[in-house]
Amino acid sequence: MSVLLGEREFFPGIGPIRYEGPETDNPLAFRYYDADRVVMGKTMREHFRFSMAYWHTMCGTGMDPFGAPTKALPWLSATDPLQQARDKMDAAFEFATKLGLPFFCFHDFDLVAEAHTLAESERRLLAIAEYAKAKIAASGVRVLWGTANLFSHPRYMNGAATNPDFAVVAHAAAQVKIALDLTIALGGQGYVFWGGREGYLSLLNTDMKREREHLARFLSAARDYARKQGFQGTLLVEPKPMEPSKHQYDFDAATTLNFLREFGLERDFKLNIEVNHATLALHTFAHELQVAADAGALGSIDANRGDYQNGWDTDQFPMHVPELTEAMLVLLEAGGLEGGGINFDAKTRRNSTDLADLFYAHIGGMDAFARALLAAAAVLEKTPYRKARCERYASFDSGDGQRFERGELGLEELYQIARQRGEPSLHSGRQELFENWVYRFC
Ligand code: XLS
Ligand code: NI
Ligand code: NI
Repeated sequence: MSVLLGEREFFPGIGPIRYEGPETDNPLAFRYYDADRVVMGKTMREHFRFSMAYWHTMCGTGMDPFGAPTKALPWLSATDPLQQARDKMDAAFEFATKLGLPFFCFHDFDLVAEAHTLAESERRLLAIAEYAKAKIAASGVRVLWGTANLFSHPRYMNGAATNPDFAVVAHAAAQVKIALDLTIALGGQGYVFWGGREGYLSLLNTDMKREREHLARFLSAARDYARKQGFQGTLLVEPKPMEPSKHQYDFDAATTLNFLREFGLERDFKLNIEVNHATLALHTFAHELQVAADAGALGSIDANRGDYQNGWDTDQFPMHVPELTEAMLVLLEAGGLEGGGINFDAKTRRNSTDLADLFYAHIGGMDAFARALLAAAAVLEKTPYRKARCERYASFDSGDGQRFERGELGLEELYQIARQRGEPSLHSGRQELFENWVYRFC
């Protein structure tokens, strides 16, 4: 392990986190996540491809709109930006290695602070990329996806790709080019577009049609550039309905798929589905996964949870096993994620100020997913869940129902059939029975 650590150890007293089983009382051990355990033909490691979110875990100081930072993160203490970036990266790799996280995700300026000019920012990013390459090679911890932060800087207050000012659109494009170069250089498996400010605060001052067209142009240009550089990874759009915009154009999975199809982008872009974004859009996490899976666009997952008593993006760690079990059912039936993984886009609470809290949070999240996987596998292997759902549609498997599915029946034929058959009988949906099949394992 020592080669993986920088000169300083940032989490002293915490060693590699190991699987100890459900009965352990050790708060720094896994109870359910057993990386090498095979479930339905794949190891847990392969099912999940867990990832750390650099922005929350390495950069989250606990600052919120009402108060100052609460967390003294020792890797942020250097004033020189490159020294700070190297310390932060040492801490990130120490953390991921100790937890056994195979991946991390980042925004460009999570890695190193943005400078006053684009050229100087790029120079900083190139410098930290060299440092990252060595860390990746030494540890085996890899990049799940990279992205560009197109929402924090004041220049993006009216949007990035959808900004009414071309100068800002071009600046955002330059940032994406550099972030794509960086992601490719670090061997990233994917690249994410989350358009937090691609939307509007007021429709009164907004030409929505033009802004959506600009977004499509922007994504096409990014796609063309990435492919020209030989990037074979997945390009992903991450839907979210609002916050920080009042209305975000990538509202939910269905809206985003419609957008991608409208502009001919559906072959290159898949979706990165986030739990708390689904619930903000008044959907369940499982619903969004199902919409994406049915479109062949289930790329990756940002794992977290909302607070269901209030309605904003609280990004808490995922701990609700029933919610995750419903998600894992969708995932298992879809055959898994297409190229992505499960990225903990989640933050410890503002008053969780111990460094160990970062470990507890990730351990809890990984264990919750592992329990959910085991539960979902049990539902599929031990209950009539899947068969019973198929049976609800049995009337379409033969005869007139089958002819309808094949498009062989028009409205007149359907009219005749209904007249002959008379009033349909009632068939129970048996929702409670389905719930019992699923929840008996969670
Ligand atoms: C914010 C988003 C963001 C993306 C990456 O709500 O989840 O963190 O995942 O830009
Ligand atoms: Ni989010
Ligand atoms: Ni996210």
